[in-house]
Amino acid sequence: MSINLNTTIGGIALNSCIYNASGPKCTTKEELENIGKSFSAAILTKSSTLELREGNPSPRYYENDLGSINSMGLPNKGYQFYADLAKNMRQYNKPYFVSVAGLSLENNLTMLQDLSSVDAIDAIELNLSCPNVPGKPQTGYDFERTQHVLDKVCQFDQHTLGIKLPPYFDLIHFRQMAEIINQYPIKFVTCVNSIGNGLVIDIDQEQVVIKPKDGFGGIGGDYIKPTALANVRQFYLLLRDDIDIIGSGGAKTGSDVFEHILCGASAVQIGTQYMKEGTSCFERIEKELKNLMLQKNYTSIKDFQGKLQSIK
Ligand code: HRO
Repeated sequence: MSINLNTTIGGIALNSCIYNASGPKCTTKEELENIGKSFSAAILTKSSTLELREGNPSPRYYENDLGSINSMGLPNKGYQFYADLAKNMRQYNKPYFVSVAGLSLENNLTMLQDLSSVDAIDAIELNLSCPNVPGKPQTGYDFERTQHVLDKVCQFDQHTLGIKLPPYFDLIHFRQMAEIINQYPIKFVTCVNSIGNGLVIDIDQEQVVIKPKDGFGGIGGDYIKPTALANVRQFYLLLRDDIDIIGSGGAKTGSDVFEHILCGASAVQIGTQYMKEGTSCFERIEKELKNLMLQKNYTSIKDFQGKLQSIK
């Protein structure tokens, strides 16, 4: 039986539903080329700002068996670098997505406008949820602000636009955010960014494990899978049918990816596990997902996407 993992995101075709999350190992040219050569279905950049940033002081990333904590502080090469790389990325025959995380609305508008003239970029993932820049709250937790940002960024023609949201935890918040997003020509929503401002402790040292912000940082990996799945499910149910949901959070095996798709995801990003394992994770997870689909007699992700059942 032939199984294919083909999917589309905002009408863009991908030959598998698994690719890298913005953040880990997608900042430099070499890292992005490595993703290009791998089984990742797309190439997604580190969130970019108007100017190059060094980010927060180290240690700023830590992982254990359950996941990761980071307070990178948006280290990136500046959006022009990712625009200039776009043509070069064409050789890998997969979509090239640029993540944008301006430090102000004005910066976001400048970047989106400039990037709209770069043909070799397939889509923009606008990050409304970075938890780690001191003094800059996560836009996605401020509903009025989010509405204002979307009003402005949707005012001009541009690439396929998606947004990356922080995790929500209350049913009213899912509904309020969905109501806002449904008013705009957003093509995909990525759920979720890291759970912001968690704390991981080294008990021997009786100390925090990362330096910035006294140890507080974004949590990823196994710790956050149930939260990520809940967000994928809620937004799948609440958003317009033409908005694709991209799952991100705690996916490290084929069965994790299966769960995200069952909740409604059209594709699934790998973050913490890609950081731990490197680019070989994409081929391994793809194989595991295909094996699971074979056991279940599924030939395409459409056979089970969104079909999570309740208990009657
Ligand atoms: O660079 C970071 O500190 C960072 C960003 Cl931008 C983000 O969106 N999510 C995260 O966990 N870290």
